[in-house]
Amino acid sequence: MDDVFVSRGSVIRVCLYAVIFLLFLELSLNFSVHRKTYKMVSSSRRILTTLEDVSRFSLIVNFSDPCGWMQNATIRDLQKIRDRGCKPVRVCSSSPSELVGSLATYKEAPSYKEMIKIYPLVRPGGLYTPPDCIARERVAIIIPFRDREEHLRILLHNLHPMLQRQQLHYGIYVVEQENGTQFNRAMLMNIGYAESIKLYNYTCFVFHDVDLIPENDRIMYDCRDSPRHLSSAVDKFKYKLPYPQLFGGVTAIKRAHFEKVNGHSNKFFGWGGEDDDMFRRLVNNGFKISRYQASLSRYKMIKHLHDAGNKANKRRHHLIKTGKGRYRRDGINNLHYKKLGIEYQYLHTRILVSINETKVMTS
Ligand code: UD2
Ligand code: MN
Repeated sequence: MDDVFVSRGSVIRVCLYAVIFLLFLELSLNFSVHRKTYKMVSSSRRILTTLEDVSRFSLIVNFSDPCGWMQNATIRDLQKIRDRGCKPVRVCSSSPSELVGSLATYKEAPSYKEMIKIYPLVRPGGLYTPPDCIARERVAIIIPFRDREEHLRILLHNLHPMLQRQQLHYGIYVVEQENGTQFNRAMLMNIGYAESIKLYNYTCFVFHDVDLIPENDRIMYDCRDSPRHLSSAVDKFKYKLPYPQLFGGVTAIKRAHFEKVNGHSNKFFGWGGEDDDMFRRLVNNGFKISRYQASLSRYKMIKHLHDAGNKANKRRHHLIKTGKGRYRRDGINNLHYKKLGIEYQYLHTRILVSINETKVMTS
């Protein structure tokens, strides 16, 4: 009887040890899973200089996508796509049924670590291909950037779900200017164009201020027959267009059109004028600028002060006035910068660049 009692006691003790052991195992496994995620996130923030480096950090940036795109696909094209083993056999709609219209915008954003879980279909580098249909074109979203990390997180949190509903094949490129120099928004956008087409054959560019949050997902981030000014109703301007020639904020331009006008001017250092110059460039090259109706073009601008490295450009009026004579030699065909690094993060690709003002102004 005694013997039985002792053995029952030891069975209970063994069970207890087993439970403690299992608990410990569970905890440590959990920890290592989290640690691994964290490690991957932090390594993805490292500056990577070449595409090959990416594989070292287990961030596979896969730009090739035989199923991803087909412009004006015919029935025969679709058949060919199916023969290649691709599932989707229909072209994405230009106004998908998933769109909801007016949006409750996010004014805050979770950490990147959390956002990666929220947007699992976004591939490293901030790339996305619609899974159920063939996108009509390849869109590079270009964001000129410096020292607005929180704005960027909020923008990505708002853009990714919207662009996915729009069924676009897209990539998000953040072009960051190094500190200590006057900011040059237009040149950063030219660099975004030049660097993104080295990575993938984009056909459409959406140039996007980091602090503008769309309020309606029916404002399609694609390119149509004429260059588009998307952000024509901004809360900061009481949702009214301040003047008809405004071309700042968010714009969408076909690659061929952007190349026809030689991109933006590189000469606008500091705040202001670069957008007006681009408007004139397009109009003087025979383009009509189009806009969506005001109810779709609504944006919230995240509140901000003016940045120390982006002082009002005193030369802007002179540069605009004399711009016409420079279109052919000041733009994407005359782009001098130093690429300091490229990082493939989970929700965007970041390109860090250095711009030498004296060299740009004299070239
Ligand atoms: C207006 C225009 C903007 C541009 C600017 C004049 C609208 C809605 N916006 O913006 O497109 O023409 O006037 O240059 O018409 N940035 C940084 N870090 C900086 C400075 C600027 O990331 O230190 C980037 C960022 O993407 C920002 C954009 O440049 O959204 C424009 O700068 P801003 O927001 O300071 O200027 P804002 O609001 O007057
Ligand atoms: Mn702003």
